[in-house]
Amino acid sequence: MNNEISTAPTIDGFNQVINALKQHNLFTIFGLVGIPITDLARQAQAKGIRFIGFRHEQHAGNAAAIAGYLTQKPGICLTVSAPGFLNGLTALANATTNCFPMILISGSSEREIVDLQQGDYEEMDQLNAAKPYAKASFRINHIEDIGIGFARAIRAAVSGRPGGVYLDLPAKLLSQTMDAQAAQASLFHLVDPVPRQIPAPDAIDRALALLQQAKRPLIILGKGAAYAQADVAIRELIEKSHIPYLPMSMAKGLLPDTHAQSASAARSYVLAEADVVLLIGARLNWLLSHGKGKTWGKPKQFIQIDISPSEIDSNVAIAAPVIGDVGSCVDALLRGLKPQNFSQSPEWVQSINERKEKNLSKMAQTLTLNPSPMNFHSALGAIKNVLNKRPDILVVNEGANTLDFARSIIDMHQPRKRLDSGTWGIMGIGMGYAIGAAVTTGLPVVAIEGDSAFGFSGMEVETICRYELPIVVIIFNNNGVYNGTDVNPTGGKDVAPTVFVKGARYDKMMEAFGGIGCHATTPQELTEGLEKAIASGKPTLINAVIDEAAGTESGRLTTLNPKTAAAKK
Ligand code: ADP
Ligand code: TPW
Repeated sequence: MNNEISTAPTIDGFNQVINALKQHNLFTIFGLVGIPITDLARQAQAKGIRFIGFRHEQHAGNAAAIAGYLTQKPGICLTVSAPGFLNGLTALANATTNCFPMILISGSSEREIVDLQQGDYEEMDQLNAAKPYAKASFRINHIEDIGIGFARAIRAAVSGRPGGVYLDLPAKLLSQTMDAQAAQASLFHLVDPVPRQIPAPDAIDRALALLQQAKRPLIILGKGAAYAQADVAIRELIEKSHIPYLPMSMAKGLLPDTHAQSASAARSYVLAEADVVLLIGARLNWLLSHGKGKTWGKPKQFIQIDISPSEIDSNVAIAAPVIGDVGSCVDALLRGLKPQNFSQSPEWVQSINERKEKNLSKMAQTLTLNPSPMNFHSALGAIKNVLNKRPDILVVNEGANTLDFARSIIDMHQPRKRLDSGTWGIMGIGMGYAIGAAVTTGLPVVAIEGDSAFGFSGMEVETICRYELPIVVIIFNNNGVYNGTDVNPTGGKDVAPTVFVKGARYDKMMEAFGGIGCHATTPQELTEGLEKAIASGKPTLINAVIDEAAGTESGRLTTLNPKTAAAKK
């Protein structure tokens, strides 16, 4: 038996976790404290990690997810066991669905008690609960394994198709101790955590051959392209090939929306008429009508650039798959590009431009109308004019009509400035994304929110005020979900399922925590309120009063709503 007592200083699990985060340059935690992680948050702050405390874990998770999207490093969310973990799990699942890298770290209770279901405080088999919704899930049982555990979690989150990773830290782990030197040695630098994935040369040749023979080619940019930060190469590919392009919602601004080759204002026409479509980091999911049906009109062939091989043929047959990271794939295409061999017909570009001009001038006219009360267009017209002068500002956007109209009306001029409901069309990302974006970039954020959408994360205005973040929340207040005009057909006291309190003053919520409230009933008041808020950098909430009859049910998703879909038939 070895009776030697080590005189070396020891380190506990709390501090080894903190050292692991710092080792990988992860200096921000978004979270909410309680047993067993309160002291982890406290000590992390003491050791130089920024801890941003939320009022609900889902929003901390959303902040971490968007931080991951913006930085290509996993955003970190820290939660307590069972209920806190489950609140964060929605955000983890949303991150995985959207291909954003994040790590949800959760404290958990005693394994022995959980496994025998003996009723521990906040008992739950969290590791298995997380598995279906995460890209990967890990548990660290021994302090010696914290280095390896973090290495695995980080690699899983950022390599290949990014996603959400769950990391389970049992309470017992945090109180374990080990020799400090050995602990330091067990942490290591990750070599090449996001390896380039170079496309095969024959895949590039196949793609170029197809692109060259296209008469009516189209490029679609998705948020995978925006995430990849290959902005210069993507712009070069589009400009050298002269092919019209469509940005998906969060890819807006990858090239400025005012770019001559943007086909956004002729979207239905190009989707229906194109003969060859090059998808760059965009899935053929519901947001692209699954690549088939009336939207897609004429038969067409697809080239798809994606990092995930199993994405190919998910909805329709892909003629030319190109597997690799967007940067490497676009570089390879550029090397082989011979624009002189292209067959794009001049009529294609001309007819797109004609439609664009017609639609843009129609939209410009609509935006100058000044109805009272405001409608979505007049309010968004005012916001558009202010934001055009500040292309650096990040825009968060959710709602139904508020989302659909803002997407098409507000131009984006720089990459990764538009953050929205994404792949799920989820409500509730608003304040989490706004806080995550403001904390990560230090830049102002304007969140354009439906009144229902805002409600999902509204309490986080306190968080915004507490950290004095330069966030302006604009609420499109039309008294309900979609609109505020539904009536209860029974004549009973309860209002209809879509209706809220009429004339609510959301601006008072911000004032309650020391921020600035603003009540806007005209485009001019909205303009002045927004300009003042941006100039001050102070947390501001603008309650924009919108005609309660202005919104349509489900916004533009009428074909997915069984009620309106049936009426259309
Ligand atoms: P959108 O909603 O904008 O259409 P999606 O989220 O549907 O975009 O698609 C993003 C796609 O981008 C995913 O299939 C994902 O695998 C892919 N992707 C993410 N990062 C990269 C990358 N660095 N290189 C290549 N593909 C990527
Ligand atoms: C987590 C369903 C889609 S859009 C929406 C809901 C509730 C709100 C629309 O009203 P809002 O916007 O925000 O006032 P507007 O512009 O039309 O007036 N729960 C979740 N996600 C979704 N998508 C829903 C419910 C939904």
